[in-house]
Amino acid sequence: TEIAPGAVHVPDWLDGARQRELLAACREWARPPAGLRTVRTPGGGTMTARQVCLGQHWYPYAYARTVVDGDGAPVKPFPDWLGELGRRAVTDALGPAPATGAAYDIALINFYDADARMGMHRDSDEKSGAPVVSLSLGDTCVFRFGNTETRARPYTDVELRSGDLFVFGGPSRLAYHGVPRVHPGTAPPELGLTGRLNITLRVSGL
Ligand code: MD5
Ligand code: FE
Repeated sequence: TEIAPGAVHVPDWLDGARQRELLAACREWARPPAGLRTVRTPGGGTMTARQVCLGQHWYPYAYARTVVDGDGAPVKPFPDWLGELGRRAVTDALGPAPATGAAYDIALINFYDADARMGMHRDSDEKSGAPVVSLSLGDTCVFRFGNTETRARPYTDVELRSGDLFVFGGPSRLAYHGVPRVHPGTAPPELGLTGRLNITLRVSGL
């Protein structure tokens, strides 16, 4: 379903077996060194979703190769299989596009418990305009897809469920977006996950 030009939601893109594989990988990545951390914003706040990164670490508002405010360890590598998954996601959602040469090289993985939220923001730290690939696991959330001008309305609320793919390309790449709520206890029981996990794949352009 195209929510806006370049913003495509593909429900149920990952089957149960793929969801379990991806969750197992996320649990490994979340372990120290350079594991799951609480992100501190420049204004002195803390994000309620905790995060782990592969390839490079995201700091508001930049990327780095080590976790400076964590344990100082080098960030874990971005595996080739994840890059292939990203390319397949873009082709499935947007159709075949001319190869740009830039490969997916960063993953940001957000862990949401029942109370976690993400405020409206834009992802503008990547130097590449390549589409962002988003994969959801676990609890259903309300994802708020906004506009490129302001954090406020107009926006569209979409429910994202375990296994869903969302690709943000073209004019939707720099739209404001957020996660105003998670619905606790809605994860598929066989997945064995309490809470929600979101994996984004990005091209740094660095
Ligand atoms: C999430 N994560 O559900 C979302 C999914 C983040 C973040 O917002 O920054 O980690 S990714 C949603 C996204 C990414 C890039 C562009 C747009 C949406 N967009 O233009 O709407 O944890
Ligand atoms: Fe974002």
